[in-house]
Amino acid sequence: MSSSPSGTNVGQTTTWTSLAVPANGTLAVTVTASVDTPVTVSAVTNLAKPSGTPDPSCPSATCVVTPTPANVTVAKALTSESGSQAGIAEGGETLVYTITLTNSGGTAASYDLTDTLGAGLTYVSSSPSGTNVGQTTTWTSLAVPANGTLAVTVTASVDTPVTVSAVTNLAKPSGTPDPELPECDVRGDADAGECDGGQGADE
Ligand SMILES: [Ca+2]
Repeated sequence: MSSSPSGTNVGQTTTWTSLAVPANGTLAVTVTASVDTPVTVSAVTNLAKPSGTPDPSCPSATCVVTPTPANVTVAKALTSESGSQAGIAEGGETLVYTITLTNSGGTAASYDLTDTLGAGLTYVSSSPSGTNVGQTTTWTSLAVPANGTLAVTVTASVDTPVTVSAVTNLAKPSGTPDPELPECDVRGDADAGECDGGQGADE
């Protein structure tokens, strides 16, 4: 960080004493700062005030608030199952997966999402309604609010009889490679691993 005219900087605070402001005139003071990377906040602020006075409200003429770009992360969980065995994919039961899109940025996101059901699952419905073709459902331009979340659900039925050791459901940004399994969206009747606090998969 730097300033002009040069002030005294300690951490996040810079102070100037006895700045000469001409009669009926102005004095410009500049402060240069870098934005941390990665950005972990939804906005950055910079406030200026007379030394020794309370902080001004933000945003205001003396406090500049600058939002950060949209930054969406995807999390997925099995949130409902109609069968009797929790954490086990039973033939014929209905599973509901909830995909949570979290935007840590200060700018609303328009997000394209793809969800793919693995073998042993058949698509039933989604909310908000996506475009389903076979095992894949896509959504375009999902609105994820600034510094907020959007929940998307996918409902699938487990084939009967079950012919696989585990069923999987993965969600990712459209157009990106598949994430590595196991993700925490893996459910099956295998006994290896732990995912979603339940039974894991063999992959
Ligand atoms: Ca079950």
